[in-house]
Amino acid sequence: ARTITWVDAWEPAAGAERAVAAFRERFGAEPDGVWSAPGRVNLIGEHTDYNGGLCLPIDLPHRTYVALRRAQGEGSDATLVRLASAQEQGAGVWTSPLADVLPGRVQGWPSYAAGVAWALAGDGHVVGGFDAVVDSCVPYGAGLSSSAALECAVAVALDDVFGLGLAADDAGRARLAAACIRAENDIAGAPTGGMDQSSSLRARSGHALLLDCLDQSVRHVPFDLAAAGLALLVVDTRAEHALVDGQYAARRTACEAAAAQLGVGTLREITPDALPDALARLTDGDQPAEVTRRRVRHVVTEIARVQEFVALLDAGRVRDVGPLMDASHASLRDDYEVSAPELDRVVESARSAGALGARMTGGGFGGSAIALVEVGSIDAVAAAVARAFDEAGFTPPAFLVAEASAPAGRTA
Ligand code: GAF
Repeated sequence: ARTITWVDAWEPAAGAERAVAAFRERFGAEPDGVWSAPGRVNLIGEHTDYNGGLCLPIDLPHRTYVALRRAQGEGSDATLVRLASAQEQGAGVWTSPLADVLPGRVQGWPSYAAGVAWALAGDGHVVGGFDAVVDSCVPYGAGLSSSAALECAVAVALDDVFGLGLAADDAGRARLAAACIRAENDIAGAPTGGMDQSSSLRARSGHALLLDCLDQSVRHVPFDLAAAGLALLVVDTRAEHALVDGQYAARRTACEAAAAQLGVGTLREITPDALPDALARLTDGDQPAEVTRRRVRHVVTEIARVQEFVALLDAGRVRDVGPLMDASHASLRDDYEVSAPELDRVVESARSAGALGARMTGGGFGGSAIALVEVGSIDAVAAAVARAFDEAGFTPPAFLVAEASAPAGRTA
């Protein structure tokens, strides 16, 4: 039989211990504490966030851990940012004065971490230098928000050690999320929409986060799959996924251009009833703008699917959400064109093996897919997906089980 790779989440105490051990090794000292933040999977509402739409993520039990202390020393040393990753054995400590953390000046993963300090300072918070070591069990580049997990873990750490007090309530967490989004957009250079950071900071264990990206308001919707005898299987296709390449930005630009042509602030303003008329008005010279029409149709129908999904959850009908997941995937594949052969393969094989519904999750172009399955058939569905990948000659996928877990906070 084929071996199935499961990516287990670390127990928080174990994650904290790893981060502390790595901190001692790199800095020869004790950190002030350990903070952590989760990756996420989005249940539905994809590529809606930057359109002022709705999305519905849950936090994963998989987290990024940051052991951190305020910079020691005086004068210019007090403003030094020093970063290391436990995953880069033998690599040096990345070091920069905080004042040099600026758009276009930081490359690679340190941009996500240092960028948060830059964004908080830009908000007028007094943030100084710091030493930090990160370690993570969130699969990297898998569309599960490893970058948001890193930003949000650093955000709650800085909030704590510099006494900002923002993590104490949801309004403050929304401001931390906004800082993390600016770090990602302006320092890391990924033009993402904000769902991931909001989820990592503002979701709740046992709940899905209904996020309204028009005004950043949230509702915590009870989400207890186990009580319904169900589970959420996450499949990391290990197909390449990068948000800093041009495809994600191109989708966002197309939506913004369509909104401008339709004379609305965001596509959120186009209701499903008004969709046929709006589509008819999207033209390219005297030709119908076919591609743009499909992009807009995805966004408008996807926002409506989030509302239907939440209505089913509110009515205690989680078993009935499968067709909405399937329709979301079809729309992302055919209208928005952000799926990938590996994602389509997960969705088809999981459904054939009895999943109630399945769809890609996150930005797409690779990354991960989710399948809603009976608890008793997790292994059988995973085996069927692994077999389908093998038959297609794809790299073997990795599997996770998602339970709606806790947001960012102090761990030790
Ligand atoms: C990525 C982005 F980071 C999010 O902002 C969101 O747009 C998502 O893709 C698609 O729904 O995760």
